[in-house]
Amino acid sequence: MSYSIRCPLLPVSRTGSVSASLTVMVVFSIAVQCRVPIADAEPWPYFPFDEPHGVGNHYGEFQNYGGGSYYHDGIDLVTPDGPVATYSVSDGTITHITYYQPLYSGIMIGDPVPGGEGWLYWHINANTMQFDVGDAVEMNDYIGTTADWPVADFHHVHFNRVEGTGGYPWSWYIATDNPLIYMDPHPDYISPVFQPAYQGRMFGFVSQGSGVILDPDALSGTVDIVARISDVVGLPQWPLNPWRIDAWLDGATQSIPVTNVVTFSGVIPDEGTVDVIYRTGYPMQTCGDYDNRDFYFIVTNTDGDGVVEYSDEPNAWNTDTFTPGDYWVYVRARDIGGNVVTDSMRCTVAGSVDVDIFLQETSHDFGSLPPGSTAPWLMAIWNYGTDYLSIRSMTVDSPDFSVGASHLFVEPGDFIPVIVSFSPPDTGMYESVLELTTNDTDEPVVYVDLTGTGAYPAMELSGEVSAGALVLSWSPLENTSGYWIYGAADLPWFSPQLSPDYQFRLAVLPSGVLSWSSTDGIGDPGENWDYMVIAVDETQSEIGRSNRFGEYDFPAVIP
Ligand SMILES: [Ca+2]
Ligand SMILES: [Ca+2]
Ligand SMILES: [Ca+2]
Ligand SMILES: [Ca+2]
Repeated sequence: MSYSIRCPLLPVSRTGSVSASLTVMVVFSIAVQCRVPIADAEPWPYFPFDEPHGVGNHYGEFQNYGGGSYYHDGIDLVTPDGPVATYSVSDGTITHITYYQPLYSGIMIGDPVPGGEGWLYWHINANTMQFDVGDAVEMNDYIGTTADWPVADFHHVHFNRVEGTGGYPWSWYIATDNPLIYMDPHPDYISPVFQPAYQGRMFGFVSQGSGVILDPDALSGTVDIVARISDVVGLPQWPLNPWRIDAWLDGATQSIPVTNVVTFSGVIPDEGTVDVIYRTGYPMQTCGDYDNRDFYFIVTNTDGDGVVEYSDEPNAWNTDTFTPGDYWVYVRARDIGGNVVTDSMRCTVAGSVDVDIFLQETSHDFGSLPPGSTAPWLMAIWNYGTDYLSIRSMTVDSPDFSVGASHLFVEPGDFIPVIVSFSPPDTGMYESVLELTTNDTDEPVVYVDLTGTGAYPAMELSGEVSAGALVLSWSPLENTSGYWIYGAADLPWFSPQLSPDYQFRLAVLPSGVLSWSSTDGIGDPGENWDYMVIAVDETQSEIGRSNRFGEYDFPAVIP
């Protein structure tokens, strides 16, 4: 028998055919570090030059302060404590200066030719500028101090990677790349964040062209999918756009491969394309100003090259070419520091499906196992229908039980085994309920009762007189690294650990007093006490125990 294994969060090799009955259903969570390599490493323009500074607006970020929507074409390096001295990140020549006091003066430094490459420092207080056009500048030269920004403590340099336009001196520029990629170092300790986009569900679904909101449980026609994502770089008070977004879609028999929706690198797109990638209509309306930052990305508006173009807008998920049933949408967001986050949501293409879930057991007792250990149970989920059964969710309401998959598809007439596990933290009885939600219309929710007991296994203890002593023996347990003798008038009291053997010798002297033998460092045992042998593992945790025994259980007094 073969069946499909689907690993929901893994973007590659998601489908494989396996035949072993012990195959494990696994949910992969992505914790990947793939830091963007630093291109032509540049120091930071603030002191200290070799430490990162916070970003208040990112490259390609949606902005609208009331005069229309546009992309932010550089990075704003914000210093909330006030204006700061700014230094050149490169050797070069002053290729352009704008004087527009007090806030909008700026300096460009680069290769002094038409179309030369360089860097732009915007919002430098002109009264502090140190150079004139044509002056040579060296890396780390002080060039001026940032303007005193009157809003939101947003004192900053707007910093750009540029190509000069208009001949030389440059009269203007084009933004050629994301400057943060060049800054050395550029660590980032906070991952991008997904928020539910619409009515508590992770993504929003709208009709291509009309923008009408669609029911994700009954999709038809051409559909645009909207994800709400933000990120921060050093300054938690300023949400930004993530650097890169990818998306894909996975169904029982059809899928859309991993697609690069947008990468905010390279030449900044034409301003008119801002509402191709950012949704600007209500609801799920993007905003980006000092007071409100909320970014809704239309992840279907792409041809897969990561570059936003007007021609990307008509792209959508054409559900008319997909079989009715469940699909999972995945969206992955990255920042330049290498943090990667993926989120997902189930949706359904409208149409009737014939599925029928069958479980051989609707309750399972894991039996007895030692605290801290884990017992698996392979639960077979059958589909007696003629279409793919979708198990939309599998959850247990107790941390002592777990299920090895979050959702899956079951072929018609086939089954998939899912590992359900029990791990008692302590001795005692445990119970929980496994809840499955499905696309089986007459069994949309199925429950499986789970029970189990935490208990240490009993060891068989026997004694015989041999060579002048009582020799106690017991059955060794797997993974035992040693044994302890517990003994006290009222347990527990423990002795030092014995060697990893399963025998020890106990003499009962004619006086009636017990005496240990063949062990070191063990004190005199007490009379009329109870004793017990405890098996321990390498962490000295108990994994089994014998029945209690006392002095008067011994068959003989050794002369
Ligand atoms: Ca980040
Ligand atoms: Ca494109
Ligand atoms: Ca579209
Ligand atoms: Ca059914």
